[in-house]
This record gives sequence, structure tokens and C-alpha cells, in this order.
Amino acid sequence: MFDRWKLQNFAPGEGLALGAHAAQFADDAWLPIAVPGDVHRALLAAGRIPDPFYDRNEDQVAWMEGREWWYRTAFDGPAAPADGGERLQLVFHGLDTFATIWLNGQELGRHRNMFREAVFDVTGALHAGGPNTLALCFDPPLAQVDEAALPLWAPGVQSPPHAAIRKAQYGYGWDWGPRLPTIGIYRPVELRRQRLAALAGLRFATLEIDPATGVALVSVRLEIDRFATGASLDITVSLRAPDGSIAGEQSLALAGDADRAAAYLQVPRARLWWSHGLGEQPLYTLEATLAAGGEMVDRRAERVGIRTLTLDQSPDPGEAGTRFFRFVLNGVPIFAKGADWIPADSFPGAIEPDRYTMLLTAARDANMNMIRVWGGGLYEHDCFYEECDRLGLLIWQDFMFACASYPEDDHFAAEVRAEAHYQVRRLRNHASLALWCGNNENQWIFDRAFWDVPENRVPGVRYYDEILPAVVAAEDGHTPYWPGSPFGGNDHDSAEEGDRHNWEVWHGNLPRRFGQPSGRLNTPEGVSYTRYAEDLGRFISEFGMHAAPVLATLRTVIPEDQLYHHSPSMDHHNKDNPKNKGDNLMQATTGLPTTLEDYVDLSMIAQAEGLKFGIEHYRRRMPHCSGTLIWQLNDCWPVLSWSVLDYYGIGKAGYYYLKRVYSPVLASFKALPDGGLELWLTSDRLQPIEDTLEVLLQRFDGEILHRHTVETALPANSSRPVARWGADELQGGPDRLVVVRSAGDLFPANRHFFVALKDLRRARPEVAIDLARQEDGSFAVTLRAAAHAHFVHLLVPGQGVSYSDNYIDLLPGEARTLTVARAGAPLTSEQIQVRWR
Ligand code: BMA
Repeated sequence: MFDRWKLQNFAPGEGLALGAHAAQFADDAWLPIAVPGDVHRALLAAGRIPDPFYDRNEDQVAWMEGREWWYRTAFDGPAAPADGGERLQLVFHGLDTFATIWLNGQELGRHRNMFREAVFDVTGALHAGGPNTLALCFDPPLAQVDEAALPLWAPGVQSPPHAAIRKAQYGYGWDWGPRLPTIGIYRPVELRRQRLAALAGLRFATLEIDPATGVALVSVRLEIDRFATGASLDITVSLRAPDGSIAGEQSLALAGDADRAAAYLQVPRARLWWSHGLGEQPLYTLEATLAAGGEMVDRRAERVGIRTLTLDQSPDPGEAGTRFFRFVLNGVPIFAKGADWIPADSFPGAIEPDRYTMLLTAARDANMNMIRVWGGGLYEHDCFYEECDRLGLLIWQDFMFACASYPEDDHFAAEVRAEAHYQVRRLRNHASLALWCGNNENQWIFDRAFWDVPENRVPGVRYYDEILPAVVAAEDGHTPYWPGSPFGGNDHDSAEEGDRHNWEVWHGNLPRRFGQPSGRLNTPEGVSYTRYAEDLGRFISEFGMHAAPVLATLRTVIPEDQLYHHSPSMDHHNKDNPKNKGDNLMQATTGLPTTLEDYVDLSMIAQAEGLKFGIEHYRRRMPHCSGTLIWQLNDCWPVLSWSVLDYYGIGKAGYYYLKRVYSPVLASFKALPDGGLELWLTSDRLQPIEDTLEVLLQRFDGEILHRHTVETALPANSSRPVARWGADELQGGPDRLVVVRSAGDLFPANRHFFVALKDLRRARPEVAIDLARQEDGSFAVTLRAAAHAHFVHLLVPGQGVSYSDNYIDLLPGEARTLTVARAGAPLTSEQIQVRWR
């Protein structure tokens, strides 16, 4: 119905003065624009602005922030007018952000929040059977902010003005994102026609699962909006199993004065929803119908999962004075393996569902089971959550507040409350929803800034401590709530309680307690990833370091003459400051790069090794540590950042390292302070495992110095050392490595170097490469080297390329076959490059 939209911009106030809101207005010269979408994409498609991601073009589109942007559309109203018992609602599922809406020249109302829908009753205003016009004006957002009223964020420093707008905060620039605040209708527009009464709320929850009988008890709560009837109503509720059979159903009669109902269903042989790696993701279909006087007036269907989920924060008997922070799924404490998610584009209205599928499938394929939707972005599109349900990715959902103080006046608080009601009702039934979290880093950063003010209180804490938990309790009632990330303990980032962000590594933060000043050490030692070994935290919800994307990605946004490390355009595509943190990291790890190719490799190596080192440490500590979410999974433009998947979804080396280090069973080496070495086995499996481990101490040139066999058994869901060698038993050195392999193929082979990569004494070997085209068009690439080959990887240009594995170590004498395939365009052998170091 609303499929032909047009766009124009004016100086503030000019559109109304010219009559752009009127039913009749000459908009022939206006630009076509897609809905949902956004203004930047439309202008880009029309050639009106340069690509804002390319070079330093970001600045060239800054003028867009100061204009008002108008949308218009003409459409035919419904064939028949609303009868006595009907109502027509115009629903905007996402308006970004300060919008005034006119229907046929009449103002319907205003909206000022990107994070909740705008609903207008148009029963009387819509012309049935004839032409109608809609006009929307989006005001310049920052002009709406009363800068004088902004709360303090640091002594003498006000909170940034975007904090006073309920709009995606990253749009105003982040330490990985350009300043490109979006404008427009970014979610669908719908005309809803309803009769007598509507199903306004549907809430599903698993109350209990009886392990002895396999029977699950689930509840379905309904809310009815009786806008035109006081008569009794009939409700049916049904739950269909994934195979289509009826798992439970119930009919309810609702008396004339009632607008709430609840059904309790017993589901025999319930198929439980598990996170990826622990089981399957069966999704049931919940359907509710509403009938008045025998006539069905509304129906709703949702996909749900049967599972229980709690957050265990009981005292940890294994580490006195600490508390667990672990998710318990279907009665099983799990180790959360995952990543932080930022919006997949600077222009999120234009994201196609298949991009979500691509990115989230990549997360699942890297053995992840949890994604945190970070608070500086947006409550994601529906298809994001549907994909997480399908793929078994639990969701840690932040409310959209990040790195700022927020106004607490009544107007703003009313918006926050309304937004929270809307979002909790929208997302509460997803099987994947694991946690509601108040914000990103607000309590923590504020306390670091006001460390010498006792009991400092961050403006906005009213939301995190009162309003949001109350809304979650009222509208959800089952999903746990947590006031912030990080939060808990002495210093909100403490190791004893709650979750923590490890920014010792990369940002060089120094550990502290409440009442102590904060500090940063931006030196090679200060930012080094070996500092993860000092982190005895419960749940690490952010940690990571930068790596460049592949060269082909850089080439899409960096002009040829700027393709060198720290060129102005490259530094523009690194939004973190100062720009030398990556150099410090590489200096301690790989040594500094000399060419751009070198920079891409060495930054990727430093990131990959750092994530491997950190995650091995944290996983060994399970259950005291029960989760790692790396910062960050993805990017919103082509950039130098913490991501492991670049803007195009191309995996950096770190992505493939993660996949191995997140495997359900992990074997890892732990260097001991006395020069000895421990071998640990960590298992997420719900059954005990037995295996024979082969351990080799080998020179890079191939000579085997020691060979050990370790017979081992490990209980379900546990971690422990399975072998230990003294410094004299297994002598380390810069010319050798130690390797562990599983006889039963229970885990990917792992290796340990005894010194930093830059100090290894090894020569780059020859690698024999054999390419074999497979029937399905993919290639099997067999690689073999006489001596140790490091960082062996395949590079194929373009998007949609998948590798069975990549960025591997090739052990002396070992042959490994990697397969590579490209969706769509067929692959030729010339397109496959093999690189190693
Ligand atoms: C934390 C995150 C983000 C940021 C990241 C890297 O502050 O919550 O705000 O991008 O670290 O600095």
C-alpha cells in the first residue's frame, strides 16, 4: 500500500511554509526513496552524495544533519470504509527520529523516539476507496536538544547531546564508527484494520520441565484491547510441535468486563530448545485466536522454544568471596561463548535479512552460543532475533544507553518507559532471549570520572535501577535483568561479581577499586594481551583488540595513494585514539610492520593470538568464569577495528582462531611461572569424554624432541589440567613448539610457542600446494610443508566465500586440506591465492 515514497530536504521550517504537508503538493521533482530505508542510501543511489564510507567523504555529508527531510506518498485507501465496530490504525514501526506526520493535510501527531512504534487512529481521517496522501517531516535531531540541560558525564564535561535523543547513539560517531546519524522511515509502515477487539499482548513462558517425565508446563498470557465491545469473547490457544502436531491447546471464555486471560498447557515429550553446541533448536508455533459472537476478529502466531533459563549468582564455593555469573539453561550451567554485536551497517534501515543470516550463521559456525546486542546501537530488526532462535544463539540484550549520562526529566523518562514496554513486549517470547541489561558502561565510566565523589550517582541510573527492571518484571517476568555492563562488585568492573569488560588489554586500563583514581598505560606492556592471564573475572562481556580487514576490503574505501599504514585515510578509518595502540600491541607480539601487506598480516596475528590467549585462559577457569563475549563480532562500515568479521562478512584470522578456541572441547597449554607447562582439557559437552592426547615437542625444522601420550577422562561440562611438565622435562626455546592432538578427534589440534612470535627462530618454509576442483565447484586445497608454516591462509577475492578453515599452522611434515567455495560466481584455480609466513 505504501510503496511509492518520495523525498526532499529543506532548511528547517521551510517545508511547512511551502505547504509540503498539504494533500496536494507538487512533489514530481522529489527523489524516490525505499521504505524501509533511510535518507543517506536514497541520496547515494541517486548520485546526490559521494559514498560516505570512501576515503574522508564522511565530512562531505555532514550538511545532512542540519536539514529537515520530508517524505511523501500517495496511496489508495481501503475499498470499504470502516463500519461501526472497526478501527483503522496507521502504524509506523520505526521513525528516525523527530517526525511530524500529516494525513491528507491534517496533522496526525508527532513522534520523538526511534525505538518504539508510532500508532495513529485514522478511522475517520482515511478516505476509503480514494486517494490519500501521507507527509512526514523529520526535524534536525540535535536542534531539538536543550544543550544547557545536559547532565554531567565527567567533572566539567557535559554528556554528549545525542544522549538526550532516543536514537541510535553510534550514529554520532564511535571508536569504530563514522558520524553518519541516520534519518528516515527505517522500519515498515502498516495500515491495521481491526474489528471489535484485538489481541494486544501474547506472552509465552516455560514454567517448568519435569526431567523424569519430559513434561513441560508452559504459560500463555493474553491481553485484549476491547476497543468496541463489552460482550464476552472466546479465545483459543494452541501450541504446535515442530512436526506440526498439536502439543497442547485450550479454549477460554472471557467475560464482558475482562481483558486478560491465561492458559497453562502441559506439553508431553517436550522437545527442549538448546543453545548451539548443547542440543537442537526445535521451535514450536504458538497461535492465539480471538472471536466475538462466533466471528474470528484477531489471530496471532509466534515461534517459541520450550526452555528454562536463569542467571546463577550464588556464591562460588571454589573461589571464596566471589559469586558466579552464569546462565543456566534447562538446568545446566553453561559457558557463554560469543561476541558483542554492533549494528551491521551505519544505515541499518537498508540491511537485508540475508546479511543477518550470513553474519549470525558465521557466529554459529564459530561455535558461538551467545550474542550481546550492545547498547549504543539499536534494538535489532525482527529477523535478527528469529535467526538467533533458529541458530541457537542466546541473546544478551542491552537497553539502548551507552557511554553517557542520560537526562532524567519527566518527558525523557516517559519516553524511556514507553520504549521499554514496547521492546520488552516485542522481544519477550524469543527462545534466544537470555538477559535484559540496563546499559553499556554508564555506571562504570561515570564512577571512574567521579571516583573521588562518594556514592556518585550517574544521571540515568533511575532507568537502570528502577524503571527498566520494573518494566521487565511486569511485561516479561521470566528473563533475568542486569543493571549494566559491566556491573557488580567493588568497581563496577570487578572480578569478584557480575560481568566485566577487560580493557586492560588494548586500552591499557589499570585495575582499581571504588574510591581510587583510574589510569591507563598505553605502552607495549600496558596493552599486551598477556595481561588477560591476570583477569580472574566471572564473565567477560567485552575484550578484544584491533586487526585490519583483508586488503581487498581496505581497497574498497582507501584511495590507492593512501594505501599505507597510518596514511591520513587509513587513520580516518581507525576511529580509536590515540592511533598507536595497535602498534604497541604488535610491538610486543609480532614486531612492527614495514609494508601494508605486513600490517594486515601482523595486526591480524596479534588479534588472533590475543583472542586465543584470552579465551584459553577464561575457559580453563570455568565454572569460576562462565562466559566470554569478544568485542566485537562485526562492523558497520569498512574500518580498522576490533571486529573478527569485516563489513562484508569476511573473516579475519581471529575469526578462524575463535572457531577453534570456542570448539566444544578445547585442549590448551598454560605456561607456568617456573618455566613448566600444563596441558588443560575443557569441555562444554553434557557427557563425560575420554581421549588419548598426543603431545609433541618439535623443532620448527621438524625434528621431534619429545613425544608423550596422555590417556585422559574428563567429566561433563568441566575443565582441568590433564598433564604437567617441569621446565627440565619439556624444555622450551625459541626454535620449537609444542603441539597437542586428539586421537579421537575430539578437539582441533593446538600449539604453544615458548616466546613471543617476534622472537621465534624459524625460517619461512616452502609449502607444496595441490588444488583439486570438486564436483560442486568448490576447491580442495592440500597443503604440505617439511618445516613449520605459520599463518597459512587462502585468499579468494569477493564476498560469499567460505573456507572450511583458514589461517592455520601447518606442522612439519603435515598435510592439511582446506576447502573453499564461493556462493554464486564459480571459482577458478587462478583466483585462489595461498599465503603463509
Ligand atoms: C567499550 C564498548 C564500546 C567500545 C569498545 C571499544 O567501551 O562498550 O563502547 O567501542 O569498548 O573501545
